[in-house]
Amino acid sequence: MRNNKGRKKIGKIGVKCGLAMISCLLFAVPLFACRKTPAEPNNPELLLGFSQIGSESAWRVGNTTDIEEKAEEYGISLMFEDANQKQENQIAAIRRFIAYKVDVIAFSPIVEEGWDNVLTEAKNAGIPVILVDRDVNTSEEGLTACLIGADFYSEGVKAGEYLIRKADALGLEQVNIVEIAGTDNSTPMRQRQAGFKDAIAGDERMNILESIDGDFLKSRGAECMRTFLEKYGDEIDVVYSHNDEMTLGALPEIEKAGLKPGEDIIVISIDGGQDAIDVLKSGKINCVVECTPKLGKEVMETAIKLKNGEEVDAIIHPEEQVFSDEQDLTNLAPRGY
Ligand code: GYE
Repeated sequence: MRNNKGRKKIGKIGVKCGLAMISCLLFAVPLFACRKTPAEPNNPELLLGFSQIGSESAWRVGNTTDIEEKAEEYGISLMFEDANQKQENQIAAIRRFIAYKVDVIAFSPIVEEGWDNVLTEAKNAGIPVILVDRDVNTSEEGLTACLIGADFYSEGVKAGEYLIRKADALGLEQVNIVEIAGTDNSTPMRQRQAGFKDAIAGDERMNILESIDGDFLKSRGAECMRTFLEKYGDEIDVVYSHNDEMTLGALPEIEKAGLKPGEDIIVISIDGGQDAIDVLKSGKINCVVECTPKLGKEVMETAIKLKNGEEVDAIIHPEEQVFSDEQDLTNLAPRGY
């Protein structure tokens, strides 16, 4: 009985609200029709929830800008959430996307592990998930539709191959390397490390002294470099850093120790943002392996296909190059990130 009464009441309130809303709408629509509220989806056709890692690097900021611009270009409504470098924030964001019933979810997983539950929830809700930039390691197959991101292993190989060429050119007999690694357990960290190691494995001159987690941050890059310099001093021949931010943090530390980056120590970086390219041109960085943050176009096109129930490629890697002191870079176009 109580339930029935309750329901009736709600019913009445519902009707009243309905009438009030209709009259409100009649007057309000002409006023609001031409305004866009940023939090509201602007295209009912496709709503994309995107969870970004944070803003730890120029790469990440460039990636966010590109995703936002391309969503606008393709007329896709974007629900954007910044996780501030925390996995739990990404999980909460994905749950909000599910509750909001977005059409497609895209996200850049900060680390590879720990996604089973939330991805199963997305699958059960029938919402396809695009991995952007980084990969996940799940116990079950098929929780995500595809991965759009760089081939980090091949970036590591390119860095190693450059080093071999450089060591040949300088006639080095022993090459002591320190590695400033990206966020522990993240895909770029794992694969940039593996690709580099494999590329130099057959060369007996190469010796990795130590690798430290620099979390892709400039401040951590500086800290790692200080630690390396205190421990190994001028034994260090090479710094291999997994991103530009950490490299830019490490350079002043090398100089403070009275050494010349680019001459006394070979510096190899990854990403290829404008700041690092400018430093490469000045001679303090020797090589920058490109990793493009411009993944927005592929993300939007894939989201549209998924919404329409079409097949998508399981992996999409962008094309990437290497910039180094072996080339004339004077006419290199602005990088845009
Ligand atoms: O290299 C780094 C960023 O996942 C490829 O994350 C990305 C990396 C990029 O913060 O700068």
